[in-house]
Amino acid sequence: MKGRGAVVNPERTPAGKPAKSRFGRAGRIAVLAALVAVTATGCSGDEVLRFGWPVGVTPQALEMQHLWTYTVIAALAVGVVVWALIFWVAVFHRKKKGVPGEPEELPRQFQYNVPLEIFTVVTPLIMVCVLFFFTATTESDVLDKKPNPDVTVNVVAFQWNWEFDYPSEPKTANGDIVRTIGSSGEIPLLVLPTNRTIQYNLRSTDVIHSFWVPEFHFKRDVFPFPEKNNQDMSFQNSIDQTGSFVGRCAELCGTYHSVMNFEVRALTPDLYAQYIRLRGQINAKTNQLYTASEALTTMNCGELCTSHAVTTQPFNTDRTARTASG
Ligand SMILES: [Cu+2]
Repeated sequence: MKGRGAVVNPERTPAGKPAKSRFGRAGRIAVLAALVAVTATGCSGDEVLRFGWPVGVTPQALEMQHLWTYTVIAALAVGVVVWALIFWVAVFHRKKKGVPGEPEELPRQFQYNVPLEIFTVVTPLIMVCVLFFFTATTESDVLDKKPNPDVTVNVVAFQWNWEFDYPSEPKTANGDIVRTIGSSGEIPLLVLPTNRTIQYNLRSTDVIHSFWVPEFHFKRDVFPFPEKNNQDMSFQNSIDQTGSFVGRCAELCGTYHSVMNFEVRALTPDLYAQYIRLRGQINAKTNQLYTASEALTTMNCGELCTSHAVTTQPFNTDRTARTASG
């Protein structure tokens, strides 16, 4: 039979105190856990430096990403200093045991230390000024408008869909402007060229909507009578890459607000020119102007020329077909 005294804990000294090796092992485990956390997440250097900022497709989005990255780095630098100070105070300036019978002595007080107080007021002020400067310059770049954009689109929002007009492009065979109107059965495609300055003029025919393309990292309310409401109804950007990007209404505008979607289809300038040319012509099969989906089908350029939206889909507007949400 084993006696109690026969069990020996190798990690404990005879006095019962944890041995130094325990801290060494804890340290190794902490370093290992940190290494696993960094390597197992599969984050690339670019991803880490984005600090959660989503990937955009415009130079304006990239500029906002840079502002975000540098702001987080600056905040982390300040955080490291603050954490170090907290750690230093907590470890090296703990309350000391007083001598029994004598009144407790307060630690050294700093409330009338003028240089320290100036430092604690001026430093945050400088930080706020620097943040304000970079935020204001980024904002002014993002909202900057060139006098002669390459393409202009009039975006008309209505309950509950979108209309996209191309006033800067040649007129159609019918003498009208190229126009795409969404319906409950078809998500409207806003076809645009890459690497061109595009101006968006926003206008609503009823309530306030909001034009939002998440990948643009840009959202602007769409007002009825923007002039009377003293609203800046236009903005510009350019798109860096081809692709399909979902667009949404981001202002609660009524019953079918949630399905008031569209899709930006960014094509190369050559394909875009071909698209606009087709949209101006009469389709021999229908004896009508080419619709957006007919033009894209005719162009047949692969995935980019898919005739319908690929990022979102139409919604059944029949109220009786709907079920209560759970
Ligand atoms: Cu809306």
